[in-house]
Amino acid sequence: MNNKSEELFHRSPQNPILSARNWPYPVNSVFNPGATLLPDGTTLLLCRVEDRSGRSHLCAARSANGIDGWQVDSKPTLLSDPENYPEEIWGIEDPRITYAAELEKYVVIYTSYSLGGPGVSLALTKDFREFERLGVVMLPSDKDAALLPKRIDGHWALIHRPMDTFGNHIWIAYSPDLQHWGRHKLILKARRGAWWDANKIGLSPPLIETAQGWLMIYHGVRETPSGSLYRIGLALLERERPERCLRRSDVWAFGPEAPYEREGDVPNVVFSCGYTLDPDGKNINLYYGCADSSIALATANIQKLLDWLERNGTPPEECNE
Ligand code: M1P
Repeated sequence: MNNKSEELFHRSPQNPILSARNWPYPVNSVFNPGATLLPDGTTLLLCRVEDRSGRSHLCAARSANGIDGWQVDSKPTLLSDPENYPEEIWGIEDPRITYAAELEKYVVIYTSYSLGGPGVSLALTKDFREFERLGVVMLPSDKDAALLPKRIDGHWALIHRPMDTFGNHIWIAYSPDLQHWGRHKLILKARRGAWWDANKIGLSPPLIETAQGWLMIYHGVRETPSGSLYRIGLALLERERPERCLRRSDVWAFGPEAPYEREGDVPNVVFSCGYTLDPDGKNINLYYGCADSSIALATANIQKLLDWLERNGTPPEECNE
């Protein structure tokens, strides 16, 4: 068994690649960005920015190589709009971006922080300058959601993480139109007891399509007397029936080790909402928030992730024990 994160994910020597120091206006912290490649190859990060009131908004940063030379929008790209969308009263957070070829639009799923707690909201954009909001798609308390890039059996599919006293598990829902959601199914349970992913798990970035199935990067939260430890593990979901888990990692694949992941506003957190793929689709560039304070990059080979999951994973019948 191997739990050395360095062997799977390689941190950029330039980490952290973005922090509050790079922002053109005063902010407290920048973290948990959604990510996508624009048609000209530019990497776009839609960053969660926490202002000095404690509320968050989203701001785009663009780079030709995805590592440095970031051009950050001079003002917030997507601000909460509580007058028209009261569910956004305490800000918007943690965007996940999916390009839906059928719509020729990017679908941004984000947490809207409402009086009733965090819920899941959806907005569409073609250019990350103008956004069309569809409002709340999953009621509070729910978060950590992302859309699959294409319909499964005629329906859009949304992975999300409702929260309740029985635990924080990962679910899937289906919709004919991105607005009406049903056919809810629990797909991955938080384990219990001493496990690295006990009691609370959540989807990290959107799913990655592979020949073997949908590769899911998810986070597990271990509660300790000194606070929470946010680590990342892997699972594999069936291609045509993503509600069916094929394999789930028994150990975490990536965890807070570097000083910028260990220290910050919320220590010991690595939290990913987005990635890009290299042109040949073999390597993933995983963007992640560090200690709720900055943004870093780690790269990995997708086949190596799948091989590692095969060696370090639990088979389907035990996935949800
Ligand atoms: O502080 C760590 C993370 O906590 C929350 O994640 P989750 O609800 O999945 O535990 C989020 O607020 C996230 O933004 C934050 O990084």
